[in-house]
Amino acid sequence: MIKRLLSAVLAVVSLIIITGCGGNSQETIKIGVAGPLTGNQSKMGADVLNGVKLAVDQWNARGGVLGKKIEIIQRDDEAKEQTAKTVALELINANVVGIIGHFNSGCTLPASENYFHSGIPMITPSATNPYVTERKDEKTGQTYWNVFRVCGRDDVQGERAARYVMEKIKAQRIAVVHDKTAYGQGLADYFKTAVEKAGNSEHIVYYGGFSQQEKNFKPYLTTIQEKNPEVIFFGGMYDQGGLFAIQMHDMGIKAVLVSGDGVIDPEFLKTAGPSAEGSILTFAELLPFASDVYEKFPTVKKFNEEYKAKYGQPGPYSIYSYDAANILIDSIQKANSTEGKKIADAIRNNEHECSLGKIKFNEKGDIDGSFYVIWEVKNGEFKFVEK
Ligand code: ABU
Repeated sequence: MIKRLLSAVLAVVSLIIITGCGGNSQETIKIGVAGPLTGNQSKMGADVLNGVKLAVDQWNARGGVLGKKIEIIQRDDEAKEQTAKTVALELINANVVGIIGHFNSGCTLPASENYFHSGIPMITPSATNPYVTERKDEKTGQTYWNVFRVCGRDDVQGERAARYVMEKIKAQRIAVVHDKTAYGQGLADYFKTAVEKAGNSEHIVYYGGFSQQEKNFKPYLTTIQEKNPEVIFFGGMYDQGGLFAIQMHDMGIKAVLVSGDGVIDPEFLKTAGPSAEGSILTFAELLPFASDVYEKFPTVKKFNEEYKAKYGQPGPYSIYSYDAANILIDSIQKANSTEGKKIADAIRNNEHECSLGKIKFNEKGDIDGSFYVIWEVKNGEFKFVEK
């Protein structure tokens, strides 16, 4: 009888250990990372994943968090909205306690709904479309308390680019193109609205979009060329931006190419070569691979050295995903819990010491003090122009 009782107790104890019933059940603390790990934007997807890996390795070397090792569950959303919804469900089923991602605004917007309904906090390093943090849940009318971003917003970014184009380039004839995505079209529209507000709508001589798969821009550029613009604003990503710059150059179009954070990547320079010269781009002041900038900021320099030793040259958003991962893990520690609401409260209610400086979130989940500066491609490098 005693033997049977002992066996039963042992079986229950084993079950508790295996299934993890009774409190914080997982053997590791899992965090999800989602972005474009394959396809045309896989370089930026890898930048983000590597930033998270660096942060997690450092935490694990110090013993992990809440006495457990941290495990990364990575998923490829292929920069596609529908795949993003699918991988969001996979990450939720994998019991992640927080998400770093998604990379693209067009993926972050739909996936964040799934994370919201599952009570999982997410910090995107890079999704700049304003609606990521502005909208309310359609079913419940609640704000998305679980959504944060460490990057800026395209309403601010588009306005900054427009101000430079109007005040410094003093352009009277402006073409606006975009890739029809939440990011590309969103940014192009904010730029266009700011131009129209500052001057008048006659400045915009062309407005149009193409698919994210498009590689031949010459039909669009032929129409644009007839309008003789001084500036072409490109709302899209570095892969298409590089091809666009080459084809502008090939057709003898002298307009200044102006774009945003999706294009400011060494891959754009590599693809476009000399055709990139003179391009104007918006990004934060801390562009981690611009040596004249990061040398001035010891925490960025330290990040660069640690990242380079493992993964080579950081991309524009590597440091943002590194900081996002550190904020998430530190907030798990501060909350002393893996419960989503408690982690989100710790993210929102603390000021975070990061490589990019101090980060504090507002009620919406945006960083305080989002701003953009002007960069220019000079002699094959991104050079700071003005705040
Ligand atoms: N912010 C540029 C790339 C990511 C996105 O917002 O779609």
